[in-house]
Amino acid sequence: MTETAEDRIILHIDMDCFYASVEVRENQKLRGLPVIIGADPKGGDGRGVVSTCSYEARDYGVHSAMPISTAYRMCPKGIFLPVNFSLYKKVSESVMEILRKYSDKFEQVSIDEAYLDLSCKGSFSDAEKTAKEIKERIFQKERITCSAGIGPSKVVAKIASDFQKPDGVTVVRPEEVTSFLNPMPIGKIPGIGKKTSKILSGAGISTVRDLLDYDIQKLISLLGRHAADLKEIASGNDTRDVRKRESRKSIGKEKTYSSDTKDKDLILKTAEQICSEVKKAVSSRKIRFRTVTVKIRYAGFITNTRSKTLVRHTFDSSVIDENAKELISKYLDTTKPVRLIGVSVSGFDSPKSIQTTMSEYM
Ligand code: TTP
Ligand code: MG
Repeated sequence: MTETAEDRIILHIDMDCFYASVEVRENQKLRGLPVIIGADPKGGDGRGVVSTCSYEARDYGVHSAMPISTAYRMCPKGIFLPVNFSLYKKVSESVMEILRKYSDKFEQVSIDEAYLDLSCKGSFSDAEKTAKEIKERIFQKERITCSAGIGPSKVVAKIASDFQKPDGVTVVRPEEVTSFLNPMPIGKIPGIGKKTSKILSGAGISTVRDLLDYDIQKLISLLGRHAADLKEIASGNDTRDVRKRESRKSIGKEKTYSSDTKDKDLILKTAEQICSEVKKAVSSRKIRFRTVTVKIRYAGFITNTRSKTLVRHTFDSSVIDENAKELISKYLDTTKPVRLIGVSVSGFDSPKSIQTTMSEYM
């Protein structure tokens, strides 16, 4: 019998409050306390953002990407620590080393998560045993916990790993996918961020079931052409394979004008739109970058690229906007009609990510 997408058994592993867990492991006195990790925390007085925090701090409403000052207001008793990225990277590499041994089909997605194709185990119960063994080995070696999700596709495995955090194992067999996903709030579906959630809740859609029951034509008018893909993902139908990622290079996006333009305001506006998409891609991969590059192609395919390398690596995607606009304003030759604008970031220092350039005509 040939293997079909339904026959697959996919495991997703995601470390629990990763940076905070490593810090607590390093200093046991922090166990049970609200620990908040972020750049330049200055005891809560810093200007950075929260990278992550312990579950105790989450009870106060603190979360990733929140300004440190807000976190301090919510949780003044929090222990604010700076980011020790090289330590977390070392722990991440050691965890990935363990995972990699369990299947040829291994894909690291970010510093603390990876997929493994465990179809070779033959059954969901054997895959569950493997997941428990992996968790045990990670804990023995690194003294931190993770959560595991097992499902017939990547999206189901990913949602499952988040389902019983921390230290959980959730198995969703093919026949359980519908009952598992249907009651989920739509925000649990990868790809549905705050903006989409807001649009959907405005239309009375709050759970996966609401989304699947909603008329597809109406959904397209709400969300555009991605609506059909979103419905597929929300049903757990995800044929993406677990694959090795190439070593990281850049993440970028370009737009080609339907007719060439010299309008600087329009060009800066396009850059702003492109930046917001690059920002999304960078945030979802949880990677730090150091270089922002803009590409300006004039009529006749003459292409100029200009880059700015920051003093240090950053997660802060707002610097993409600032630097891209600055580079364009500085180097744009307004005497020549522009055909294409592109923005990318590179110089990553977190684990592997793919080179992605999404081109779109407008
Ligand atoms: P996540 O897996 O999203 O979060 P987490 O591991 O801290 O917590 P959870 O138990 O919910 O999985 O991200 C992994 C690490 O990536 C996180 O510990 C810190 C870093 N990170 C940032 O620096 N900034 C961010 O905005 C996010 C989301 C993560
Ligand atoms: Mg995590």
